[in-house]
Amino acid sequence: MEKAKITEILDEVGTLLELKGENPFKSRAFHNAARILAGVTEDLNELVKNGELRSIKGIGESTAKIISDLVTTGSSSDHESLKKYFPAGIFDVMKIQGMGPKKVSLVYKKLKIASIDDLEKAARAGKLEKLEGFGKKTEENILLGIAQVRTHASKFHIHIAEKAAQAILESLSTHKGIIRSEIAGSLRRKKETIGDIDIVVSAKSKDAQSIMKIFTTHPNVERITGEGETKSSVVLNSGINCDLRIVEEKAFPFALNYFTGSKDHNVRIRSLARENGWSLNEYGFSLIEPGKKIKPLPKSIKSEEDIYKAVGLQYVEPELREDLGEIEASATGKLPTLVTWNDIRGTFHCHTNYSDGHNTLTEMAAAAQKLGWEYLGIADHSKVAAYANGLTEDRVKKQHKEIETLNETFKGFKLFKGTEVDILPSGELDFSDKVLASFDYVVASVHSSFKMSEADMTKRIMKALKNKYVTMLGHLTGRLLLERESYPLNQTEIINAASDLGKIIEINAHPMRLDLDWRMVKYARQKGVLIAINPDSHVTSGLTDVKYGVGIARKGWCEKRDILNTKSVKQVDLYLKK
Ligand code: DGT
Ligand code: CA
Ligand code: CA
Ligand code: ZN
Repeated sequence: MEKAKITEILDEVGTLLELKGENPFKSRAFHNAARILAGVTEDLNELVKNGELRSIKGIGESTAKIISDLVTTGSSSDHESLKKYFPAGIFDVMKIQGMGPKKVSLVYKKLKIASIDDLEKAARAGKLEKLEGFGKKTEENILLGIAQVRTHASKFHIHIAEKAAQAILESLSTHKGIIRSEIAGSLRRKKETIGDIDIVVSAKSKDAQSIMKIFTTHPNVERITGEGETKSSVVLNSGINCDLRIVEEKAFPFALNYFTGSKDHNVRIRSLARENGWSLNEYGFSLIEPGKKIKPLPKSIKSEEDIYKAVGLQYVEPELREDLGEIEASATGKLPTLVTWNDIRGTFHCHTNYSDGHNTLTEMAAAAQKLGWEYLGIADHSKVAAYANGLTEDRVKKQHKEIETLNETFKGFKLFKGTEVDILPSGELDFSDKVLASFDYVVASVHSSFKMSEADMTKRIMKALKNKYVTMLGHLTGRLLLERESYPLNQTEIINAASDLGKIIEINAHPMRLDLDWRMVKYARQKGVLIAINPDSHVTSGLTDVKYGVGIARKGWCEKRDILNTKSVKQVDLYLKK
């Protein structure tokens, strides 16, 4: 069974326990285990076989049992018996804002509501307001929540969220009363997809109202879902929700830290504060029991750095805040120095109008130079990719001539001759070794026959990886975020092989892909695999997508030296020749 499916079931078990009204500790243990498992990169079958599941921190006895049942038999009796209590539609009902486990289980028990349609009918008929804990207002909010879930899938691609957030920030910045403003939440943590946008602003309280006004009357606002002095929420015309919080300047670092999350990271920071006898929330530190202080409260906190320092930690970059080892690394001074956009000196895997790109070689090169880059790698499609106007051997030759001519005209800039060669279903490549040898580098990618078994797909890619002309693997899993899952694939095995063979794996930085997933990037890095950040751009404006790839590299704990793109043109040249 796929790991993604197993984490889904663990989450489902956690939710079912909540619905049943079991001890919250118990349900949380399953949600935690799901998150931890998602970050586990070792082969699950191996872990189960060797009885090593329990050695993973956060995997307890009951979660380990479910995982090993799922891995070995494909189903879990614990999960199955829990499912008997509630119909499957109940999970949809849980997606409605305001419908927490208590309310969901109440409407099911009293009104047999087990789908969004049932819930809507009951709300429209005024049946909900009569239930304990509900009221007219709750009922209205539930109807709004239903409309929201219907019109918009609940997650968004990062470039959509980023653009929407920037537009709001820009308008806010016209207000002179704003002291500091920052994007928080998953967008600041550079998650691969974003639920909603969180913005935190500091200002004097006399300015709060007029700042809120700019926000709620912004031309991109479609609907206001909540309006208050310190917090408002809106739905933007791109479909994404946006929350704005306004706090006083002295609370800003705390609010920014709290609303950046992740929730799990916050929980850890709070418990460190508690060890000092302090409680921590979005407004500041305070003494848990005044009079019985363990450690005096820190005097002046001006930044997030100060907060981390106060609880004995080195500053943790937002991308790392997922409670996946960053607290431990920070406590022992072992956090990596993350790669930044400024370290990037060029990129690989770009398309031109030779295949399915819009721009010419000249235009792509000019766009790269404008970004201050020293080089650009062109990797158009290979001949089997008819849908993408893939290059035949003759056209490859023609492109190489043009690149050579162009390279003579450049100063301090170079185009590299690459190809994105298709990995055929057999694992053979779409060009002969002789043709492959004529390129500076070779990106090998799967673009067809996705419906293979995990074993076959892994074998297919493994075979391609072993070809001595292959420099790197392109978009390893083939996923399209919010659209298409990865094809079945043993990523760990491939990363291990890339490590042994000294091959590069790309982070495809296209916001629809972000493939490798950051959790696997972390594993690849541990294995010493060099990473290339590639925009897979088909147009000059696509080159800056590399920044999303940098976000993913940072989420995967990568330093400058882990990334091919941070090398100088000379170093890249040398690297590719060997
Ligand atoms: P998203 O919007 O689903 O992509 O993910 P986030 O992380 O932006 O989540 P969101 O918008 O619900 O909340 C923003 C942050 O606020 C979250 O990362 C941590 C913090 N936060 C929200 N609710 C809670 C909570 O119940 N407990 C704690 N400790 N933190 C919370
Ligand atoms: Ca959010
Ligand atoms: Ca939010
Ligand atoms: Zn491709």
